[in-house]
Amino acid sequence: MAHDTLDRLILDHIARSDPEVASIVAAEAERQEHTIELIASENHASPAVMLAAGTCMTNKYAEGYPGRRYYGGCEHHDKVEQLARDRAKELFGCKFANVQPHSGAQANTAVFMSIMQPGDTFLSLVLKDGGHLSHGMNLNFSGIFYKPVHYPLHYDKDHPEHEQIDYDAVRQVALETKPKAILCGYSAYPRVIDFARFRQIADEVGAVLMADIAHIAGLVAAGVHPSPFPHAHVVTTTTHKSLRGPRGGLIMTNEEELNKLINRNVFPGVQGGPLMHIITAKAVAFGEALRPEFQAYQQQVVKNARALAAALQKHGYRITSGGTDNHLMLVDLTAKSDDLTGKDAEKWLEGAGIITNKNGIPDDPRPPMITSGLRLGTPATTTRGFTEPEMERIGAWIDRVLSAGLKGESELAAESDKVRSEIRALCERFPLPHATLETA
Ligand code: DSN
Repeated sequence: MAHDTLDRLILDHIARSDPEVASIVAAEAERQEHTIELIASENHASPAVMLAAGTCMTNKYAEGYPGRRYYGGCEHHDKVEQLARDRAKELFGCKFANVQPHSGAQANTAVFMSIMQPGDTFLSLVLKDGGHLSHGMNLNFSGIFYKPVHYPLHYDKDHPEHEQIDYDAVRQVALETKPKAILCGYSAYPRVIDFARFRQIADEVGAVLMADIAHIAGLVAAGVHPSPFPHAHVVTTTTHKSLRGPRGGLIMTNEEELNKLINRNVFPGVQGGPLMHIITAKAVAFGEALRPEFQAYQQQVVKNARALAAALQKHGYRITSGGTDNHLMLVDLTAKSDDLTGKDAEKWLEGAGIITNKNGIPDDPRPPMITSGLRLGTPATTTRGFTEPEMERIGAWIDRVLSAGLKGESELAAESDKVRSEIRALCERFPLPHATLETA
């Protein structure tokens, strides 16, 4: 077994029992290894996180909470859940943590049930401006059972904060609508969030302040973005984005009574048995995030985002709001060509080995399945060790592919072939963590 990689070992083992599934996973491993991952909400979890999620901890029902379970045999599950909670509290500097939500949307559901009654009004940023579907989209629980009112961004090219949160407008809408809750924290917002300002507004109208930091959790944990504590009454996040843990959710608060309600609304409110293997992997991820290397990683994530934004600006693309303070940026493709859509750009780039997602830009005239923009983020590429020079190269590759695509199909095919092989060579110099770990 010596010198085999961990990836190979696991896949060989799965193949002995199920070659069909093993070959699908092997193809995905190959795709991740040889493409550049720029989806802002994705990352490459460490081998320890991935392996923890694959342990025998999956075999147990542990409905309830540590010390108060509905099943026997939970001794070790109690310990790991308590450890995950304690590490989350230390990481984010808060008093209470619930590590059971299966996802960010389920964390948000449990919090909505804890801070509002059905039919209550809340404020949030609309999905098309960078919000999240669980912040009031009409087809989501949040828009079906509650009454969302959305606050606007600044839309004024001459304003220094064009396309950024308009805090005066947030206050105005809050005064007019007297919401039960105000949500901040977004899926496609490249600037720093002023949590203290949001709290002032929430206090003025007697609303609960809820911060959904799913995208920036890793930055917050590392002190690279200001913390929502002590300002927010309640904070939700996913654990798999910039935080680089397993796929899941997390809820935190400093308020004892609110914490009791949240615990009840996670279980039995919206969930049954917790995913104990994932909670085990969350404990590992939070432990990793408490180490000094994690801070250096997050600092590089932000530097890389700035470098990529600058490279794209140099090639004639517009970055909405004029730049980025965090791990992501929104690229306005129409600055390059009115004919360029997010849908085409995503498809063309994927063909060349650059994985992105189309995204609406503020005030986008195109529908969500077409869009005028791309959302790009740097957590995953930074995990594989890319720094500013690689970001310059990625900016140039993006421009080569999109410029060729605008010329025509044969130009696109030829350029994509060249770019794909250059990317493959670069990726081989920066292997992913799980693909390099050797078994002893
Ligand atoms: N779908 C996630 C994202 O890509 O931002 C948010 O949940």
